[in-house]
Amino acid sequence: MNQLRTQVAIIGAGPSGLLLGQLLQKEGINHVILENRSQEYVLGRIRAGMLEQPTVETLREAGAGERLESEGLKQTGYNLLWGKGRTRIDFDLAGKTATVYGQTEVTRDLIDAREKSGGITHYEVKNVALHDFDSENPRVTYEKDGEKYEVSCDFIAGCDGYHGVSRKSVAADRIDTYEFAFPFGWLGILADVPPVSDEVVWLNHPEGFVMCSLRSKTRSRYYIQVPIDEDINEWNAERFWDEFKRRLPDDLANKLVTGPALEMSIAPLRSFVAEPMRFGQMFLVGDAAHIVPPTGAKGLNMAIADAKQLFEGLKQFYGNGERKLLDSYSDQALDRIWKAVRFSWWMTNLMHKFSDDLFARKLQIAELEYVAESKAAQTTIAENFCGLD
Ligand code: RFL
Repeated sequence: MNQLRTQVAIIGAGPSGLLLGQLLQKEGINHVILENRSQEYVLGRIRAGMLEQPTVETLREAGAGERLESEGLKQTGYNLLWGKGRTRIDFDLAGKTATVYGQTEVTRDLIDAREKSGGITHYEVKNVALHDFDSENPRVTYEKDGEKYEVSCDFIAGCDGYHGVSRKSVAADRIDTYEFAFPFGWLGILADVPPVSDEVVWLNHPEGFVMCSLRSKTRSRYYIQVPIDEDINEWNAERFWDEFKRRLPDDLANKLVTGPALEMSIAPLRSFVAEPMRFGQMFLVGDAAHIVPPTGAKGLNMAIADAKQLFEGLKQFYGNGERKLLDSYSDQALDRIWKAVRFSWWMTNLMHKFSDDLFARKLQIAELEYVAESKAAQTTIAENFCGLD
């Protein structure tokens, strides 16, 4: 067994692990990232694309904000459409902006910054296991290229996503989980075509939700609601474009440019929270502890917020030995997370078709009409969408 020593062992090189690594690197706190996939695979993942203002600021602080600054598209509002109605939610109501910039680009920038600063990431590690995280001397074991390794450390950051090993390492009687699965998913397409709108559009269509989103001025990300058991193999780009266009109002349908799919997939919509997020010297970060439906664009932003908060706790500890911020990590993070879970759940309920029940649809329309008429309601949405302080 090869023996290694570090201060913080980070499991997972997704956005939360990479960000935490970069912030620690800048602060001179010794750490290592262990990732079970290849760097190529990590760089190829296509997911979120809407960054809240604090997320942008944190990426800048980590030294990964330069390209985001020049290529990110500032958003000052987004649009809700239903039947014949529509309203624009002006982010000025919350005094904030949001930025369109793909998660793939965020990952690339963090990896580039890491390479420049000499931070160590071990990719394609196998059989990662967490040990003794209730003691002051936790350990992580793993295998790489047929060799066995043991890293002893002060802290473990479980940044390994929903399917990772960190949360699963906790005894069942020490962790509570809360889960809600929606009976539908989003069928998404990514294509190099100019977006139908330079602002995000959410449409409550009688046959199911539609979202017009963008990654740049030449790259669009569009979604339609499909049943949860829909088979992706039944879909190709042509069928997607037909169905998408059919659900769009004329003004947007007329602007639609179609093209080959760079990616098509179905994302399930569900909410999941694990409590607490700290177990002795081990902390859960990002998707390892919580999942939200993409309605609300919170997943990536929550992961970044957790990583930043944990970093502040570690910085305080290594600065003056205090554990105050580490001790409040879980409670503070969960407070933020439940608010995001609530907003994403509410938005999902407002914008999707749940059944053929016309009563339910009438209530959705009444609520949307109310939003269109009420500055207070629009402010509530703007505040939640742009991120609560
Ligand atoms: P990630 O990104 O899942 O990264 C976890 C990393 O850990 C690695 N890993 C392990 N490494 C070592 N040992 C193990 N045993 C390991 N098990 C796993 C994984 O390979 C991976 O590299 O978690 P993180 O860092 O917390 O980041 C979270 C975000 O990625 C996530 O919240 C968002 O992408 C969610 N999400 C969306 N969020 C939004 O805000 N807006 C969106 O539009 C949006 N669309 C999406 C999404 C997530 C999707 N997924 C997960 C299916 C669309 C999709 C399809």
